[in-house]
Formats: sequence, C-alpha cells, structure tokens
Amino acid sequence: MISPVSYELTDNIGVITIDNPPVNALSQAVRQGLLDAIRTAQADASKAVLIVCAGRTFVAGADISEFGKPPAKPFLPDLLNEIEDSAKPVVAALHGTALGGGFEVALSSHYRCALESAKVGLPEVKLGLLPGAGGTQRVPRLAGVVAALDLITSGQPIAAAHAVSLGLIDRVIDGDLQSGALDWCRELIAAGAAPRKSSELPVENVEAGVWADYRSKLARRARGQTAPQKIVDCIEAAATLPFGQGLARERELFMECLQGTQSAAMRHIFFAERKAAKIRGLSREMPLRDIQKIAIIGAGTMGGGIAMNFANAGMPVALLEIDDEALEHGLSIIDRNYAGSVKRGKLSETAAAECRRLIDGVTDYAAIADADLVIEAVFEDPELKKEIFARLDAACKKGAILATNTSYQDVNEIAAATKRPEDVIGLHFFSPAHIMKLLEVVRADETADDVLATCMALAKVIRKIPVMSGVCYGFIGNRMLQHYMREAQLCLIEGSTPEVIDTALEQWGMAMGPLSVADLAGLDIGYKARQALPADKRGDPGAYRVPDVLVEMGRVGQKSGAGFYRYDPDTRAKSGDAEVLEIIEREAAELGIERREMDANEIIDRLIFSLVNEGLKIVDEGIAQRPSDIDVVYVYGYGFPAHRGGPMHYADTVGLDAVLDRIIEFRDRFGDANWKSAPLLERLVADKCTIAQWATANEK
Ligand code: 3H9
Repeated sequence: MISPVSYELTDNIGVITIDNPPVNALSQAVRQGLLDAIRTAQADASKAVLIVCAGRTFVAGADISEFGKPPAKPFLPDLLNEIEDSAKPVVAALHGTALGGGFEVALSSHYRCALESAKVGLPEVKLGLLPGAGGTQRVPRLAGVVAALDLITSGQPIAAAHAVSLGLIDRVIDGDLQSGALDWCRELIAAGAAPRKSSELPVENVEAGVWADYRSKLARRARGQTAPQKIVDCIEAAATLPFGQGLARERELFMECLQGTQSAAMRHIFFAERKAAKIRGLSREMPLRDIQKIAIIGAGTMGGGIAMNFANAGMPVALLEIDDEALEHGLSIIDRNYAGSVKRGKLSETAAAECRRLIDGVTDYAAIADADLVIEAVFEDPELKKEIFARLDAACKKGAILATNTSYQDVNEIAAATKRPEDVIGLHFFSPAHIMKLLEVVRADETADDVLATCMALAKVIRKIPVMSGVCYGFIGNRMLQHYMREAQLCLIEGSTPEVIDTALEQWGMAMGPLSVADLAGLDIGYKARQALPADKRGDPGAYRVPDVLVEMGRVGQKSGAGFYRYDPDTRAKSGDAEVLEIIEREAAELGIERREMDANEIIDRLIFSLVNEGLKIVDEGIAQRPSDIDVVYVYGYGFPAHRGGPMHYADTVGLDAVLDRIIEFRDRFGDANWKSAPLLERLVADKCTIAQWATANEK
C-alpha cells in the first residue's frame, strides 16, 4: 500500500509531505508514515527536517473516525515525543487549518511557520475531548496559562498573526509556503540553530485563584460538560508537574473523555452534521443554479435577519416591504443588529458598514425582477403567502428560485400558487436568523433537484447547517416541538411550576427551559393560532388553558414584561410569580385535574421521549432522510445539548426497550391520544436493533 507520507532529501533538508485527503487527518497510516520518515531523517545526510502537507490544509487533527475503534500503534503522543527528540531541527509549515492533533504535530516540532491565511487551534472540546498529544502541556509553556485556557476550552481556531503574538508560531510566510519554509530551514542551518523543545520551557507562575475562577466560569458556559473541566485539570498539571507527568495526566484524562458518552455524542453530531448535507439520489456533480442576487419579501425580524446572512457573505440583497414606513422600520432593526455585532466584537465597524451597504430597501416588485433567489418572510398567513407567490411568479425572471420561510405551512400549496412549482422550495430559518445555525430546507413534491442542490450548497456559503425536510405541518423541528411543549404544559397543570420544569430541563442540558422559551417566543402566537381553530380542534385543554389565561391578562411573554415569569423592564432578569401559580391551581381545579407531586425524572422523560417518539415517526414517514438529521435539527435549532447527541442518539444511549417501556407507561397513564408509540420504535425493539444500526443499514 502506498504511504500517505513521503520523504525526500532536498539539498540537505529532509522534506516530509503528508498527503491524506481531504484534510490530512492523522490516520494510523499517516502516523506510521511520519514515524518512518522522522527516523529516516535521523540517519541520513539531512541537517534539518521540514513537515508540510499537500492539498487544502495542514493536518486538521486525529482521524475522528478511528475513535471508538481499538487503538492502533504508533500512538500520537509517542510519535510527537519522537519528533521533539529529533537530533536535527524540525520545522512545521502550516496552511489551511492546523487543528487538534495537527497543531500538536506543529507544537512538537522545534520551529513553526505559517501562511497568513492559516488558522490554528485545538477544537477537541467540541468533540467532548481534550488535546491528547501534548497540546495542554505545550501551549501553556509557549503562550502562558491564561492563553492556553482560553484557546483550549473554547476550541476556537485563531488566525496565524494572533498565534504569532501568543508565541505559538514563529513567523508568517508570504508567497509560496514550501519555498519560504525551505529558505527558513537554510537560514536555521546556516545559523547553526539547534532543536528547541517546547516541553523544556518553564510554565509561568499564576495566582492560585485562576483555576477555581476558570472552573466556575466553565461550569456556567459549558453547563454539564465534562471535557472543559478536565482541560483545566490538564493545564493545572502542566503548571505544577514535570512535563512527563503532565503528559501522563493528559493521556489519562483524554482516555476518560474518549470512552465517555459525551464525546461519543459529540462525535456523532460532527459526522451527522456533514451527512445531513448529503441528499440521497442527488449526484454531487449536479450543475447548480447561479445565485448572485437575493431578494427578501418582508423586512420584519425574520426577513431582516435572513437578509443579513447573505450580506455577511458578500451578496447583494433587495429587501422588499409594502411601503416606506415598514421598510424604514425593518432597516432600523438591521442597523441595530449590526451595531450589536460591532459592540460584541463580532464584526469591525468597517466590515459591518460594508455588509449593511449590500442591503437595499425597495417597495416595488419590479425591483426584484432580476433576483436569482427570492425568500418570502412575511407572517404566517397562508392566503397572504399564496398571493405573494402569484406576484413573484409574474415578476421574477425565469429560473429564479422562489423560497418561503414558512415555519408550518404546506409548501406544496404555496408552490401551486405559481406556474413554476419546480422552482419553489422552503427555506426555514430560525430566530434570530442572523445567528442561529440551522436551516431546514423543505423539499416540496415538485421542487426540482437542482433547486434543492443549489439551496443545500448555498447554506454553506451563508454558514448555515442545512437539513432537508419533507412537507408536513411544522416540518421536522416544529412538528416535534409541539409534542414537547404540550408535555411541558401538561406537567405544569398536573402538578409542577414553571421554575421546576425549566430547571429540570436546563440541568438536564437544554439551553433554555420550555416555559422560558415560550415566553421568549411570545404566548400570543400560539393563542392566535388556537383561536382560529374550532374549540374541538384545539387539543387537550390542559395543554393550553394556562397560557390562554395569561395572554388574556396581557401577559404575552418577555415582550410584555410578563408571561410564565415576570421580567425586569431594565435588565430583563426573570423571576417566578406567585400569581401564575394561583392561575395554574385555579385552572387545574376547573378542569378537574388533581395536582400531585411530580419529580424531575417524570418531567424530563415526558418531554424528551415525546421528541423521540415523534422523531421516529418523522423518520419512518420519510420526512427526514435519516435519524441523525433529526439530531442535527435539535442540536442546532432547539438548544438540545450536543453532549447528549440529539433525541435519536440519546434514545440509543438510554436503550430503545427502556424508552418504549416508558412510553407504554405514559400511554397507560395519560391515554394514547398523546402517547401512541411510533411503529418504528416498536419494530426496532422487536428486532433488538438500535437506531444507529438501522440508520447504517438504511444508508446503503
Ligand atoms: C484530535 O485531534 C485529538 C488529538 O488531540 C489527540 C489524539 C490522540 N477526522 O468539515 P468538512 C472529514 S481530535 C476524520 O466538510 P470543511 C469530514 O467528515 C480532532 N475525518 O470540510 C468530511 O468528510 P465527508 C481535532 C475528518 O472544509 C471531510 O473531511 N480536529 C476530520 O468545511 C471534509 O470536512 C477537529 O476537530 C477528522 N479530523 O472544514 C477538526 N475532519 O466529505 C475537525 C474532517 O465524507 N474538522 N473530516 O463528509 C473540521 O473542523 C473541518 O473538517 C475542517 C474543514 C475545518 C478541517
């Protein structure tokens, strides 16, 4: 087998080239090749060794697909120690993204250079891991303890210039990386430069309080996650133990993370996210439609946020409103959002101004006739949406993609309002649209393949994570959410309180409890939707009586200063409200519900298993292509904890038989209107098959 690592003696420099597409991950073959090459260099006439990579990037890390399989020698920490022990100076030349184990290769080299465009980082924490090949020991020695804590616990890559300022990279190379790096090797040889081991550097002294402060900061920022805390342990070991012992501690904690459920869940999400972008039956080579100009219909909060995504990616956007007043209002929200981005340090003032300049307000459909993609983002009125699509059909050029941002409506019916349903698709953004990562791409019955493929590709350009959904009420995410929210309301009226329910779910890992979410979204939205339905079509009254009463009292959520909670008008800090408890008790009595003690386990299982049950129905119906797509939707769109892997992955970790038993128990207690078990769940339990196994078999 040809090795992905080659070695060539050029003049008196031994050049090691790693060529393992797509991202030069450190597979066993790469580790073996590197080890062989570094040993060859020790024995030949070379006076320095250069490590470079072919392709689009320097090594982007360990091969994540090898994790969970039996470990294979050579192990990365041993290999890197051997690189550092080289008797000849080793130079690493970085381009693209030198991440994780890849950056650790560079840190064990004696000298480091990079293209200005390169980025370096240790993103292991995002996989529920910590750098396991010396990163936690070498970074504090090179850049100091605080920089190491920030870099490694955030997992955020940094630009080459920043890495130079921290002492992690020695120089930036202009022009061709390899020839610049070879010149530098010659300079080092001429100067008689010796190997320089970062492991031999001392770690600065820090105040004792640093560790405790950082641990409590992380307990808030990365609630429930174990890896960030272990990273602090490792860096503390670097500061207090000799290098060898620190490295051993790092290895021990790395293995603990690797074998834990959190990392398995986060690695699942890593691959799930990439899989979600792939549509079965669509060729990767399909020609895409050319998208240069965007138009958005509706300059409300959603429309404005969507416009910002495209402007931020450098694409001109025409934002259409019915009149100047509505337009001015919408544009002023966009101005405020950009000002916020500048204030938070997300964008420079110049960059924000450049993006803002790309958004042009218009009030005439003629002004969007040349748009390549139009996204309708008006409020959820099906008749209005159909009217708009008929107008778009008349106004827009041939071949334009016509998208609706509806959260619930039938995209087939909207498409039928045009004479070109093949050009119509759903693009469901999540609020706030300029921040949330998820994009549900809704394929209607007649959506053309190239329209779908173009939208999936475009999502990446605007830095969204796309997941395809079929047409159904609420698509993947909101269809499941209805069940979750219903159970939250039922738990509330049957015996709990907003605080108890939200705390249970937040401690379990959800970014926000369901009743705080309801207050944030506004209780009036659901209220209006229910009012439009005849009384017998509104579902279980226990699931909506309390919010209805709150709305009728003017408590529509955060925007009115009160909902399930009270909100401080200045700070927006929320507090519990005895009045709400009285309302709950009164409404329960009126409905004949006897309130009872309810523990956190019941609340969590009812809410989370309602997601699992509905998710499996969605997969079975083919609305989602695969179970892992559902996990991506929930992690990136609904604040489901990545370290639990999404509802489908979580169900597998609990065990499907245990999930089904609990659902049957709920069905027996609460009736099968809400707890009809998903046929796929029953089949999987009967077949003793996990969701993951079923998905793998189905993917083939
Ligand atoms: C680590 O290093 C631990 C060590 O400290 C200690 C060890 C002892 N492995 O994202 P893309 C695949 S932990 C295997 O679409 P982009 C990916 O699945 C690791 N496969 O491209 C996809 O495959 P497919 C620390 C990997 O240009 C293809 O490559 N490192 C890996 O948008 C293209 O990926 C990280 O966490 C991998 N490490 O982004 C970095 N990386 O075509 C993880 C990618 O079949 N990677 N693939 O769908 C990334 O962040 C992005 O992939 C990167 C490129 C920024 C590099």
